[in-house]
Formats: sequence, C-alpha cells, structure tokens
Amino acid sequence: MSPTPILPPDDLEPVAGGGLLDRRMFLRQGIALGGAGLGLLAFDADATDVPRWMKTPGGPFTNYGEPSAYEKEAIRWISANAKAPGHGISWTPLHRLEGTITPNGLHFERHHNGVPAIDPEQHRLTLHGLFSKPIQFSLEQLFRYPMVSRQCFVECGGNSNAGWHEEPIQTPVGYFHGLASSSEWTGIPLSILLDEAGLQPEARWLVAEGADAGAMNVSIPIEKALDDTLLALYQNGERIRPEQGYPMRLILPGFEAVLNVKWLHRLQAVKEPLMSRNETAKYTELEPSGKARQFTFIMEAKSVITQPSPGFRLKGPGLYQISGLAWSGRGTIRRVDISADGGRSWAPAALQEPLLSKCFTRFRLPWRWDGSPLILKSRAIDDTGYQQPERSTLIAERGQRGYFHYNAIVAFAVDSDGSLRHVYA
Ligand SMILES: Nc1nc2c(c(=O)[nH]1)N[C@H]1C(S)=C(S)[C@@H](COP(=O)(O)O)O[C@H]1N2
Ligand SMILES: [Mo]
Repeated sequence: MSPTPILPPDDLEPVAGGGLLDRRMFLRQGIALGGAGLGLLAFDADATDVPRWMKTPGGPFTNYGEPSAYEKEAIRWISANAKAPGHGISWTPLHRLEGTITPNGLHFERHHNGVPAIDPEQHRLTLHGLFSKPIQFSLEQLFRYPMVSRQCFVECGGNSNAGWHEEPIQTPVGYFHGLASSSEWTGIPLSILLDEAGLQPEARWLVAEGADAGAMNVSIPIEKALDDTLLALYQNGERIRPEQGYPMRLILPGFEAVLNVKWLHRLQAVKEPLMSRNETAKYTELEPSGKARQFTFIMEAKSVITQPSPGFRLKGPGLYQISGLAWSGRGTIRRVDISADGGRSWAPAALQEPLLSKCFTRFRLPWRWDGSPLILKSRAIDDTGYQQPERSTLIAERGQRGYFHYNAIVAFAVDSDGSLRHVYA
C-alpha cells in the first residue's frame, strides 16, 4: 500500500507553502470525483472476467472474526527481552490505521512480567488501608455497580523516546509513537467504590497493585482517583483482553499509562506515596538545572502524521490527503497545524468530530505535492493553549538525555523520489 495521488485539480490556491490546500476542500461537493481519471482505472463495460471469489461459495461463519488475510502488515511490533520474554513492549501500527479507535488486537502492550492467566472466578479486588470499611470484591459483586463508558487514549510515559536519540530513528511512525492506543473503556467510576469502602479524609494516595508475577505497583494521587478514574472491565465493547489487564484495570484518562494498573487486585489508601520502583528509579528524571522531575503524570499534547509517513512512498506528484493523530492529556485538541516547508508556514488541518477530551483526534489536510523535496511537520494545540514544542525547545528545557515524556514536533523529509524519512528539522 503506497499513497497514490487522488485527483488533479489545478485551480486550487495553496493556503501555505509546499502545496498545502484548504482544509475544507474535500468537503466541497463535486471536488472528490471531478478528477479526470488520474490514477483511476478505466471502466470496460464489456469485461467478462468474473473474479475467482465470485465463482465458488464463500467461507463459513466464524466464532470470532479476524482481519483479512491481505492485511498481514497491520500488526504489533514486538520488542521483548530475549532472556525474559514477558518483559518488553509491542507497538500499535498507527501508520496502518485510520479513524480514532485502536482495534483490541492491536492495542500496544507493556508488561513487566508477562500476561497472567487470571481466573475471574478466583480474582478479588481488595480495598484496604485508610478506609472505615475495608472491602473485598468478587467480579460478581462488581457487576452490580453502575457502569459508564468513556473513550480515551492510553500512552506509555516512554512513548516516542527515540526522539531523544542523536540520530532520528528510521522506523514507521507506529514503531516510534505507537506506545499509545485509544479505546472506549467501560467500567465503574472508582469514586463509587472508594465511597463504598469509606475512604478516610487523611488518605492522600492510593497504592495500586496488579496480580501479575511482578505485582507491579504505583501510587495514585487521591484527587485523580476521585475525579475521572475508572475501574475498567470492558474495552471497545468486549471484556478487557488479557494483555490489557483482564479481568480489570485502572484507567486514568490523560495520565502516564504506568498508573493504569492492569490485573488490579489491591488498592491501599495511604498518606504518603509508596516511592516504588516506577516512581523513583523510573519516571523520575534530572533536568539540566539539577532539579528532578517526579510524578509528572500528565501526557502533554502530541501529534504525528500517520499518512504519508516513513516506510511508504508517494507515487509521483499530485493531490494527497495528509492524515494523522493528535492528543493531549490536559484536555481537548483545539487545533492541529501542518507545515510542508519545514515550519516556515502552517495551515490548520480539519479535525474529525466529535472532539473529545483526552482522546485521539484525527486530523486531515489536502496537499498537492509538486514533486520537489520538502519537510512535513504537524503541531498540536490543546484547549489550555499549550502548544506542542519544536525539538530544540524541548531539549533546551529538558536536556539531551531524557527518556520519558518526549512530545516534540515530528518532521519527515519527502525526497523527490517520493520516499519519506524521519529528520530533526
Ligand atoms: N500490573 C501491571 N500493570 C501495568 C504494567 C505492568 O507491567 N503490570 N505496565 C504499565 C505500563 S508501564 C504501561 S505503559 C501500561 C501498558 O498498558 P497496555 O499493555 O494495556 O498497553 O500498563 C501499565 N500497567
Ligand atoms: Mo509505560
């Protein structure tokens, strides 16, 4: 699959350098099919060829569907520790997907100690510590509480960290920025369960622990636990997948994914944070000033063009649709700008509605490429006014040796042969 030019109108004025066109262009009637055949196959009314799949009955029903056999490249890319195969990551192929929802089988994975095979009948969730009525719930009991659904992204705090490397990484965008996925999560607002157990006013943090072999644990600030945190039981309509935390996980919209504890089995209300591995040895970083960043929970605004993108090749000059994703852990994406001249001029992209807070937002913009080399960029602005920084700005603030929370503007060089690669520009 390589991007093919769409159609060749030449009466359209660019709105910014490099051939960027008005974001409303595809909305105007008549434009979409007005092109005189460029790239389209001529229709032969006399053709008698019946394709093979129309000559025999089709396949049988299936109990659980799978993608087409022709879509073998839309897969997670695994990077696991050979000596401890349950420790590692797998990336969502963002460059092969459209819209805003990640299919469950392609949700990125991060496990510290593999995927536990939990029997839901035996699983319990315990609330203890600073509660007046410590409680243990079975799944059967939990299913009697009211549920809500909300769509949001889950993003690892280490997503995009190859951006800190000296040289730009040359992988498809999903294998650079795809430790981020987006689902509709359904479950019980955590505040209801905390209330049920009689959370005491002196509790400031919740220690959350998973039932994996590493019993991964982190501290969650009580304000977030009482705000929009969800005890999720369903993911895109079906029970949460084992990789995502079956039978239950925490969802803290907009926060680093490490706080979204999977296979949750224990919540302990406490006065002070635990100072666990994942909030001290990891996720704490020195800044150039000598000051350390700790408890940097919110994932700042980010955007990335998913098409066209590195690994694909443009098939000659013509009209293309630029498409990408933007998100912010602070709120709603207000605007995404695109540049096709390395950041000298910018044009606002069309944002797909509905615009939801702490969610993937799809942006698109028509673009007429004249075949000359140039640099594509995108930058996101959220409703707090925060603007995704240039890489040089991020490095000036945070130093060269960062690991977590890399959210700088992403740049691709388009060469005259239509190929694309990541650049720092
Ligand atoms: N119990 C448990 N919860 C966990 C982890 C883990 O290893 N064990 N990994 C955390 C990290 S670092 C991330 S990025 C997210 C990944 O969630 P996902 O695998 O559903 O994408 O889960 C978090 N919750
Ligand atoms: Mo993570």
